Amino acid sequence: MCNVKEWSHVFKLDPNKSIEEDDLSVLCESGTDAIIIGGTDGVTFDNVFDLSERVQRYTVPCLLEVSTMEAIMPGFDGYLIPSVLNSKDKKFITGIQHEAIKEYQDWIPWNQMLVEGYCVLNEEAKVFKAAECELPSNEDVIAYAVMAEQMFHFPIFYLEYSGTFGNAELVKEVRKHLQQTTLFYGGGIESYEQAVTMKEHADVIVVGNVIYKDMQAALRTVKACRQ
Ligand code: 1GP
Repeated sequence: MCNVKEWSHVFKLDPNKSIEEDDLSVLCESGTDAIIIGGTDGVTFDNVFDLSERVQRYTVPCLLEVSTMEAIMPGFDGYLIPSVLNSKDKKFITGIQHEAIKEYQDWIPWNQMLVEGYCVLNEEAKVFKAAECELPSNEDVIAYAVMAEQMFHFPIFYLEYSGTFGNAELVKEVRKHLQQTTLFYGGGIESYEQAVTMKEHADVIVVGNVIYKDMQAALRTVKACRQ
Protein backbone atom coordinates (compact mmCIF):
# COMPACT_ATOMS: atom_id res chain seq x y z
CA MET A 1 0.00 0.00 0.00
CA CYS A 2 1.19 3.53 -0.76
CA ASN A 3 2.45 5.51 2.20
CA VAL A 4 1.31 9.06 1.59
CA LYS A 5 3.32 10.19 4.60
CA GLU A 6 6.43 9.72 2.47
CA TRP A 7 5.14 11.77 -0.44
CA SER A 8 5.79 15.40 -1.26
CA HIS A 9 4.69 15.71 -4.90
CA VAL A 10 2.14 14.02 -7.13
CA PHE A 11 0.89 14.59 -10.64
CA LYS A 12 -2.83 14.27 -11.31
CA LEU A 13 -3.73 13.12 -14.81
CA ASP A 14 -7.18 13.71 -16.21
CA PRO A 15 -8.43 10.66 -18.14
CA ASN A 16 -10.57 13.02 -20.24
CA LYS A 17 -7.47 14.79 -21.61
CA SER A 18 -4.94 13.37 -24.00
CA ILE A 19 -1.22 13.17 -23.37
CA GLU A 20 1.53 12.16 -25.79
CA GLU A 21 3.54 9.05 -24.99
CA ASP A 22 6.82 10.99 -24.69
CA ASP A 23 5.31 13.44 -22.21
CA LEU A 24 3.77 10.64 -20.17
CA SER A 25 7.09 8.86 -20.02
CA VAL A 26 8.92 11.96 -18.79
CA LEU A 27 6.24 12.59 -16.15
CA CYS A 28 6.31 9.03 -14.87
CA GLU A 29 10.09 9.11 -14.61
CA SER A 30 10.32 12.65 -13.23
CA GLY A 31 10.83 11.56 -9.62
CA THR A 32 7.27 12.42 -8.59
CA ASP A 33 5.96 10.21 -5.79
CA ALA A 34 2.83 9.03 -7.57
CA ILE A 35 0.49 9.51 -10.47
CA ILE A 36 -3.15 10.01 -9.58
CA ILE A 37 -5.73 9.39 -12.26
CA GLY A 38 -8.78 11.49 -11.61
CA GLY A 39 -11.07 14.13 -13.02
CA THR A 40 -14.49 15.69 -12.65
CA ASP A 41 -16.19 15.23 -15.99
CA GLY A 42 -15.93 12.86 -18.91
CA VAL A 43 -14.45 10.11 -16.74
CA THR A 44 -15.36 6.75 -18.29
CA PHE A 45 -14.31 3.14 -17.84
CA ASP A 46 -12.54 3.24 -21.21
CA ASN A 47 -10.49 6.39 -20.74
CA VAL A 48 -9.45 5.42 -17.18
CA PHE A 49 -8.51 1.94 -18.37
CA ASP A 50 -6.45 3.25 -21.31
CA LEU A 51 -4.55 5.78 -19.25
CA SER A 52 -3.94 3.38 -16.35
CA GLU A 53 -2.54 0.73 -18.70
CA ARG A 54 -0.09 3.31 -20.07
CA VAL A 55 0.99 4.58 -16.63
CA GLN A 56 1.33 1.08 -15.20
CA ARG A 57 4.22 0.38 -17.58
CA TYR A 58 6.33 2.57 -15.31
CA THR A 59 7.42 1.90 -11.76
CA VAL A 60 5.83 5.04 -10.30
CA PRO A 61 2.82 4.20 -8.08
CA CYS A 62 -0.49 4.79 -9.86
CA LEU A 63 -3.65 5.53 -7.89
CA LEU A 64 -7.23 6.00 -8.96
CA GLU A 65 -9.16 8.88 -7.43
CA VAL A 66 -12.67 7.54 -7.66
CA SER A 67 -15.20 10.01 -9.01
CA THR A 68 -17.67 7.68 -10.68
CA MET A 69 -18.63 4.11 -9.92
CA GLU A 70 -18.57 3.29 -13.64
CA ALA A 71 -14.81 3.72 -13.81
CA ILE A 72 -13.71 1.56 -10.88
CA MET A 73 -11.38 -1.27 -11.83
CA PRO A 74 -8.71 -3.46 -10.26
CA GLY A 75 -4.98 -3.11 -10.85
CA PHE A 76 -4.16 0.21 -9.16
CA ASP A 77 -1.60 0.63 -6.39
CA GLY A 78 -4.23 2.42 -4.36
CA TYR A 79 -7.67 4.03 -4.44
CA LEU A 80 -8.44 7.53 -3.21
CA ILE A 81 -12.01 8.07 -2.05
CA PRO A 82 -13.05 11.72 -1.81
CA SER A 83 -15.50 12.88 0.82
CA VAL A 84 -16.32 16.52 0.09
CA LEU A 85 -16.70 18.03 3.53
CA ASN A 86 -17.96 21.44 2.33
CA SER A 87 -20.63 19.99 0.06
CA LYS A 88 -24.22 21.03 0.77
CA ASP A 89 -25.39 17.57 -0.26
CA LYS A 90 -24.81 14.52 1.91
CA LYS A 91 -24.47 12.53 -1.30
CA PHE A 92 -20.94 13.87 -1.81
CA ILE A 93 -19.87 13.39 1.82
CA THR A 94 -21.07 9.85 2.55
CA GLY A 95 -23.91 9.12 0.11
CA ILE A 96 -22.16 7.77 -2.99
CA GLN A 97 -19.69 5.92 -0.78
CA HIS A 98 -22.58 4.33 1.12
CA GLU A 99 -24.18 3.17 -2.14
CA ALA A 100 -20.85 1.75 -3.34
CA ILE A 101 -20.40 -0.23 -0.12
CA LYS A 102 -23.93 -1.63 -0.36
CA GLU A 103 -23.25 -2.80 -3.87
CA TYR A 104 -19.62 -3.90 -3.78
CA GLN A 105 -18.58 -4.53 -0.20
CA ASP A 106 -17.39 -8.07 -0.83
CA TRP A 107 -14.98 -6.86 -3.52
CA ILE A 108 -13.60 -3.71 -1.92
CA PRO A 109 -9.87 -4.00 -1.13
CA TRP A 110 -10.04 -2.00 2.10
CA ASN A 111 -6.31 -2.07 2.70
CA GLN A 112 -5.77 -0.20 -0.58
CA MET A 113 -8.27 2.57 0.17
CA LEU A 114 -7.45 6.04 1.40
CA VAL A 115 -10.22 8.49 2.19
CA GLU A 116 -9.58 12.13 1.35
CA GLY A 117 -11.45 14.77 3.34
CA TYR A 118 -11.86 17.35 0.56
CA CYS A 119 -12.40 21.03 1.11
CA VAL A 120 -13.01 22.79 -2.21
CA LEU A 121 -12.14 26.48 -2.15
CA ASN A 122 -12.36 27.72 -5.75
CA GLU A 123 -15.94 28.65 -6.58
CA GLU A 124 -15.11 28.59 -10.30
CA ALA A 125 -13.79 25.02 -10.27
CA LYS A 126 -15.85 22.33 -11.96
CA VAL A 127 -15.60 20.20 -8.84
CA PHE A 128 -17.03 23.03 -6.70
CA LYS A 129 -20.18 23.04 -8.81
CA ALA A 130 -20.33 19.31 -9.44
CA ALA A 131 -20.13 18.49 -5.72
CA GLU A 132 -22.50 21.34 -4.78
CA CYS A 133 -20.05 23.02 -2.44
CA GLU A 134 -20.49 26.10 -0.32
CA LEU A 135 -17.56 28.43 0.22
CA PRO A 136 -16.29 28.08 3.78
CA SER A 137 -14.67 30.85 5.85
CA ASN A 138 -11.08 30.32 6.99
CA GLU A 139 -12.44 29.36 10.39
CA ASP A 140 -14.71 26.77 8.74
CA VAL A 141 -11.77 25.33 6.81
CA ILE A 142 -9.78 24.83 9.98
CA ALA A 143 -12.75 23.16 11.65
CA TYR A 144 -13.06 20.80 8.65
CA ALA A 145 -9.39 19.94 8.97
CA VAL A 146 -9.74 19.19 12.67
CA MET A 147 -12.88 17.17 11.97
CA ALA A 148 -11.07 15.17 9.26
CA GLU A 149 -8.30 14.27 11.66
CA GLN A 150 -9.85 14.07 15.10
CA MET A 151 -13.37 12.84 14.34
CA PHE A 152 -13.00 10.77 11.20
CA HIS A 153 -9.29 9.88 11.30
CA PHE A 154 -9.03 10.45 7.57
CA PRO A 155 -5.51 9.81 6.29
CA ILE A 156 -5.70 12.82 3.95
CA PHE A 157 -7.11 16.35 4.18
CA TYR A 158 -7.16 17.94 0.72
CA LEU A 159 -7.29 21.70 0.20
CA GLU A 160 -8.57 21.85 -3.36
CA TYR A 161 -8.25 25.11 -5.31
CA SER A 162 -8.33 23.32 -8.68
CA GLY A 163 -7.57 25.83 -11.45
CA THR A 164 -6.42 28.71 -9.25
CA PHE A 165 -3.50 29.35 -6.94
CA GLY A 166 -4.73 29.38 -3.37
CA ASN A 167 -4.12 31.21 -0.13
CA ALA A 168 -0.74 30.10 1.25
CA GLU A 169 -1.46 31.69 4.64
CA LEU A 170 -4.55 29.52 5.01
CA VAL A 171 -2.60 26.41 4.01
CA LYS A 172 -0.03 27.32 6.68
CA GLU A 173 -2.75 27.79 9.29
CA VAL A 174 -4.43 24.49 8.42
CA ARG A 175 -1.11 22.67 8.65
CA LYS A 176 -0.72 23.79 12.27
CA HIS A 177 -3.91 21.91 13.17
CA LEU A 178 -2.93 18.55 11.68
CA GLN A 179 -0.66 16.02 13.31
CA GLN A 180 -1.60 12.63 11.85
CA THR A 181 -3.57 13.50 8.75
CA THR A 182 -1.52 14.30 5.65
CA LEU A 183 -2.25 17.70 4.11
CA PHE A 184 -2.64 17.73 0.33
CA TYR A 185 -2.71 21.03 -1.52
CA GLY A 186 -3.84 21.21 -5.14
CA GLY A 187 -4.62 24.11 -7.44
CA GLY A 188 -2.92 26.44 -9.87
CA ILE A 189 0.68 25.36 -9.31
CA GLU A 190 2.37 26.27 -12.58
CA SER A 191 5.92 27.21 -11.61
CA TYR A 192 8.87 26.22 -9.47
CA GLU A 193 8.24 29.20 -7.17
CA GLN A 194 4.56 28.38 -6.64
CA ALA A 195 5.49 24.78 -5.86
CA VAL A 196 8.03 25.95 -3.28
CA THR A 197 5.49 28.31 -1.70
CA MET A 198 2.83 25.65 -1.20
CA LYS A 199 5.25 22.86 -0.35
CA GLU A 200 6.49 24.96 2.53
CA HIS A 201 3.15 24.36 4.26
CA ALA A 202 1.44 21.38 2.65
CA ASP A 203 2.80 17.86 3.04
CA VAL A 204 1.99 16.98 -0.56
CA ILE A 205 1.39 19.22 -3.56
CA VAL A 206 -0.84 18.02 -6.40
CA VAL A 207 -0.02 19.32 -9.88
CA GLY A 208 -2.57 18.92 -12.64
CA ASN A 209 -3.47 21.45 -15.34
CA VAL A 210 0.01 22.72 -16.12
CA ILE A 211 0.91 19.25 -17.45
CA TYR A 212 -1.33 20.01 -20.43
CA LYS A 213 -0.06 23.57 -20.87
CA ASP A 214 3.67 23.53 -20.25
CA MET A 215 5.43 20.22 -19.62
CA GLN A 216 8.76 21.79 -18.69
CA ALA A 217 7.08 23.96 -16.06
CA ALA A 218 5.29 20.86 -14.73
CA LEU A 219 8.62 19.07 -14.35
CA ARG A 220 10.13 22.01 -12.47
CA THR A 221 7.46 21.56 -9.76
CA VAL A 222 9.01 18.16 -8.99
CA LYS A 223 12.43 19.75 -8.59
CA ALA A 224 10.95 22.29 -6.18
CA CYS A 225 10.04 19.42 -3.85
CA ARG A 226 13.42 17.76 -4.07
CA GLN A 227 15.55 20.52 -2.56
C1 1GP B 1 -6.90 19.21 -9.23
O1 1GP B 1 -5.78 19.68 -7.18
C2 1GP B 1 -5.59 19.29 -8.49
O2 1GP B 1 -7.73 18.27 -8.60
C3 1GP B 1 -4.58 20.12 -9.20
O3 1GP B 1 -5.04 21.39 -9.54
O4 1GP B 1 -5.19 21.26 -12.01
O5 1GP B 1 -5.07 23.48 -10.85
O6 1GP B 1 -3.07 21.99 -10.93
P1 1GP B 1 -4.58 22.08 -10.92
